[in-house]
Amino acid sequence: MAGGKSSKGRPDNPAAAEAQCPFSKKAAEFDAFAGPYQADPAEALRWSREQLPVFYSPKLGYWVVSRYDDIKAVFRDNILFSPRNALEKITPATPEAMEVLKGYGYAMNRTMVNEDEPVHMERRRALMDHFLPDNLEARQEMVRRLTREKIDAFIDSGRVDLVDAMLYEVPLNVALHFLGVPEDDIAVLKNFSVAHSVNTWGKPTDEQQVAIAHDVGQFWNYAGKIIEKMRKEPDGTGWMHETIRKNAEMPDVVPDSYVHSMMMAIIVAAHETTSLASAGMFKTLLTHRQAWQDICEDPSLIPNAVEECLRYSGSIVAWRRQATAATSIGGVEIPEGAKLLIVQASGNQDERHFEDGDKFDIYRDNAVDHLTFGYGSHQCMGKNIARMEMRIFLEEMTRRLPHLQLAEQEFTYLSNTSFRGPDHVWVEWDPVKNPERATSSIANGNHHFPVGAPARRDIARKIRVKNVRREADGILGLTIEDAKGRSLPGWSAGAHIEVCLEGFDRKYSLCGRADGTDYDIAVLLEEDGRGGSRRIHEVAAEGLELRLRGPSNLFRLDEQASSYVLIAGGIGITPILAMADRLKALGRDYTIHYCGRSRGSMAFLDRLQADHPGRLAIYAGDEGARADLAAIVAGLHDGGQIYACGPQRMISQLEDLTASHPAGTLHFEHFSAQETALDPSKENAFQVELKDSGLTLDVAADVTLLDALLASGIDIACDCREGLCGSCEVEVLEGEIDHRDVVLTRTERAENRRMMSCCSRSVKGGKVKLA
Ligand code: FMN
Repeated sequence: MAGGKSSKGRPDNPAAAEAQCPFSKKAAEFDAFAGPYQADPAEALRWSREQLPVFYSPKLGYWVVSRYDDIKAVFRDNILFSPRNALEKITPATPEAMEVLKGYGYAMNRTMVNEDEPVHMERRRALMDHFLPDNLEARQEMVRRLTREKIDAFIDSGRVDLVDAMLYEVPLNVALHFLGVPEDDIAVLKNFSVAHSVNTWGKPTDEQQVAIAHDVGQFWNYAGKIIEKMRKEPDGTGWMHETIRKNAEMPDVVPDSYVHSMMMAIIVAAHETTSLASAGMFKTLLTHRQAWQDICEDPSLIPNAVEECLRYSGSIVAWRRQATAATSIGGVEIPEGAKLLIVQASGNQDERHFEDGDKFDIYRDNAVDHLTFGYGSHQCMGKNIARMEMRIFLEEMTRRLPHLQLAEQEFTYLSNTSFRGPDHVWVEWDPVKNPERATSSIANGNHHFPVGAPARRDIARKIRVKNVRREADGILGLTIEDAKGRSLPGWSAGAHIEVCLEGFDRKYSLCGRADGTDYDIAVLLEEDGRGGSRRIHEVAAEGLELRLRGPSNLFRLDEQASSYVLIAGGIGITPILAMADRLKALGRDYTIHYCGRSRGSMAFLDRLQADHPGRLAIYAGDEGARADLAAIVAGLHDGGQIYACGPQRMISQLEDLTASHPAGTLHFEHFSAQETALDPSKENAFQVELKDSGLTLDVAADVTLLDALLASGIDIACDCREGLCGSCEVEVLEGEIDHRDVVLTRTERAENRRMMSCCSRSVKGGKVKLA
């Protein structure tokens, strides 16, 4: 991220030596089946995210991973971190329970989620077609019909448990239909599903183990019978029919054991996860009433609201992996064979990735980065079905019952490590106020959302300019407030927002006080720019309504360094000012070096002088003052860090000067990219081999690597698309790279292990191998 070689991986609090030990007291106390983790897994692991991102839980016998980047890295590397234990019984069966299971011939084996490579990808590819967006699109109608039938049945009642009345059965029916499984035994499936969940991810007592083993055994036999039935319908259209056909065509890739195990696992996976996520979604939205009201007023907010619910209260809170070799995660050594509990619910609220991560915010522009569907080659295949159902539930309910309230109730959850969602969600409303009683057409309204993740460009909150002032020659200061007068989300020093005005989307660093409810930005008029800053200068006035995305932070301050040197050139002062304020509040040792053409062109001089006396050096060019960067770098204390924002030349010089310093000494942010537009007449086409998926792609001369990856169905985050933000980074295994971004440091370029897929390419069309 934007040169942000932060403290990733190192405990944030070196003083807390005890807490840093992977076997600390807090680690010893961690209980995955009770107490704080069951009440709120993200909150229960806050200490871990802050102090010790990976620890050993003796009670569980697993290494717990709590930070976003670490979880993603574990998901990404499915060779080093095998999925083989994903469906293992987390609480080993008692001998009695084993006997019971044996009696049923229970032989749960590899499915898709717990299969290693290369078999996994081969199998996934063979069975992927049904999940492609075009094939899912046709299912929207059925989901809507089933949802409407359920709502019709309770809309006049005034009180209902949404889970029992809709959120359990609709996903189950949709799943069974998708799989092609006969819908005769819906009632028994609920017991089976709960038994399978507790058996795999729960901590049953010894007596419960036996009862559950009976349910699981029966479920196993039931799955076997369904397969037999389905084998007799060779032309069946469901996904399990397809699986059975592939079993006949390519038994090596889709063996018998897979078909039976998958049948059992998929019945749970395909609906339980959606039911739980939907229940969590209604609870969350009705608790955050403003968000509910916003959706009622503007249904186009629904797709991102669903993603934010999946981030904030998703149904898969933790998953498992096993290290196939000794390694380290987050700076903690992990032995070969270590079992990992990677807690997505915790990663989903990690402040390092999600600004103000604790806050539920349906306008969050990176909500879709949540890890609830997993990540990488094992990412949930049914994610777009879940999204589709959750959107339709929300669209139908907000339209037909906008006055819905959560009833007084105690929420209960099934105790287990991984699946989460309230057992019941009781809601109430006054049927007399149902809008369709006055306007019957409301019952049939219909908002169509295309299958797939929401596009970032569609997500923006409405804001209003509260105040405009001149900060310096050519620089306007703007205070921005929420258009409905609510507080805007919190942010951290170094963060920026994206202002959307008349087709110009431009990023501006936040430079006000981080504890305020409004935002302050400062916009320099770029005379020879692309027109965005000019337009802001032309129209900025009190009361102007705009949209904004963010905040996001690609220039994060490592708050644990021993001392700081902050260097700003020109308008680069904006994030530096926020950092200086933060370091002052923390009582840290810091100095600010601020360079500009003339004092008249330098924003915030008065404020800096008043707030940071004795720490500020000003270099105004027209006074003949120049910052001696070499002397500044030479004066850096051991463990000190430099944060710089300014012209390319200044940052290059700092890179030279810090080349022999420890990694992570220099952090920088660029405000503009190099020219990244592709000129096909000067570019080479090249080939990319993807190690994990075994795919080889052709990247044509007029196509970016990012677009080639996206077109082949590889999920990859991206934001700026011009080599500025670092979100589309991919791991390079082989091949020489022509780096065109402004994110990587020189050392990182020379290492040739990462590249920004939006702009960088192979050298002279040579083949590139990516992880
Ligand atoms: N430009 C500013 O004038 N002030 C800022 O605080 C500021 N912060 C930025 C933060 C980031 C992360 C990035 C990538 C750019 C930032 N910029 C800032 C540059 C603007 O986004 C934009 O490029 C500039 O206003 C020129 O736009 P124009 O060429 O359309 O006129």
